[in-house]
Amino acid sequence: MIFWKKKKSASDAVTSNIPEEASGHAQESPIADLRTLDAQTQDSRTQTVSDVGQSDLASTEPSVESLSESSAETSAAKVSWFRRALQKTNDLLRTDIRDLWKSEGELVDEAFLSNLYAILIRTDMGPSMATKIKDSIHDQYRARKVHQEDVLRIIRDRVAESLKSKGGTLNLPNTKPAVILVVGVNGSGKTTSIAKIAHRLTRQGKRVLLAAGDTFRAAAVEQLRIWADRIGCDIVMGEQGSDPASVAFKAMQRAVAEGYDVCIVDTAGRLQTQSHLMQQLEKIKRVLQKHVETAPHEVLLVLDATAGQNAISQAKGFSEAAGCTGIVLSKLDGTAKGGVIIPIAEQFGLPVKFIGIGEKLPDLQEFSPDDFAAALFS
Ligand SMILES: Nc1nc2c(ncn2[C@@H]2O[C@H](COP(=O)(O)OP(=O)(O)O)[C@@H](O)[C@H]2O)c(=O)[nH]1
Ligand SMILES: [Mg+2]
Repeated sequence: MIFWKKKKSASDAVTSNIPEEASGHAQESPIADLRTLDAQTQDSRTQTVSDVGQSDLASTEPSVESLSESSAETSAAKVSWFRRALQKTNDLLRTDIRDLWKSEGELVDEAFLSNLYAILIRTDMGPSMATKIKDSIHDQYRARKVHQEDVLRIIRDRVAESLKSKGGTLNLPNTKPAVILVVGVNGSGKTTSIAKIAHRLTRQGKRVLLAAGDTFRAAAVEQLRIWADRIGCDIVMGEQGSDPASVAFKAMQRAVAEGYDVCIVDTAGRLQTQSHLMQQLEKIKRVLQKHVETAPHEVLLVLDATAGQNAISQAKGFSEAAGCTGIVLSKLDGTAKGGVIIPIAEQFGLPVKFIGIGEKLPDLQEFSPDDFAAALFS
């Protein structure tokens, strides 16, 4: 078992001042270079890891147009943050909806309503939401002319109404350590989301300990270690192939002994059909409970917004089997189907706690239904 302590190295200090353009790695994340890591020897691994650490340090420097987290706490800033998250969805909707108007006011007839319905469906908001919007417009404007702004307002209102009370913040106890277990399928964004959450909590003054519970791949452990180094929080790692429950055990032992505020446990990707992996998850939970009876306090399911509505819906069984308490919707920046958050919030019956809109540490925000709806078409 290896305990990793953050050390501020000279290279940190130097590379953190390198502008993105100069580094040539502005858009890379640790995982980009780590993908080939498993196949490499120990020597070349060390080399690759240090390269990755430096290149990605530059990539986490906030870009000029990126919002700082502190400014994103105000409602206006949150709206513009969500507008950035929904940019692709907005671009698609605005263009398509604008095309429905040949003149300033358009007659609300069957053809108009079915064209609008088709556009809404393309955002992945689901038939029930699209039908609600279509019916509202039909009821209010049937056989009359409607303006684009009125349609946008109705969409916004219906979306806000449907998402009301579907948001939620992290539900952590006052006692130490609060424990967060993070689960989901491979590549959904678990490790990156953990880094973003740890960064957020660290900036709130909390002492965070990470547990590298994805012991399947060396690259997965290294990926989290690099993030921990950058955030300045501590991490407990096991050897590759070791039992993830033993990593969880050591992490909890340390979190309790050293009075950490929060312990966040990473896990390997898994599907509900892989029964041995689902049992492994149960074992991890039991181990957490050995140290803190009420743990884990949050079991966050990370869903990839680009995966499509069907793929996401399939995670519902998984969510129930794993006893999830909240959702992190990652990669909202990568899709024009941002409406997918609506069926997710409805089907899973779980609060959406965070949304992710990029590969950098500040690219995570608490999900706020009102701000989200306001950002839609604003
Ligand atoms: N664009 C974008 N990429 C993301 C986001 N979250 C994660 N990623 C990327 O998705 C890939 C998989 O993420 P990772 O955290 O390793 O997934 P894991 O296998 O579930 O741990 C990596 O290339 C991440 O950089 C996000 O919100 N937006
Ligand atoms: Mg991972």
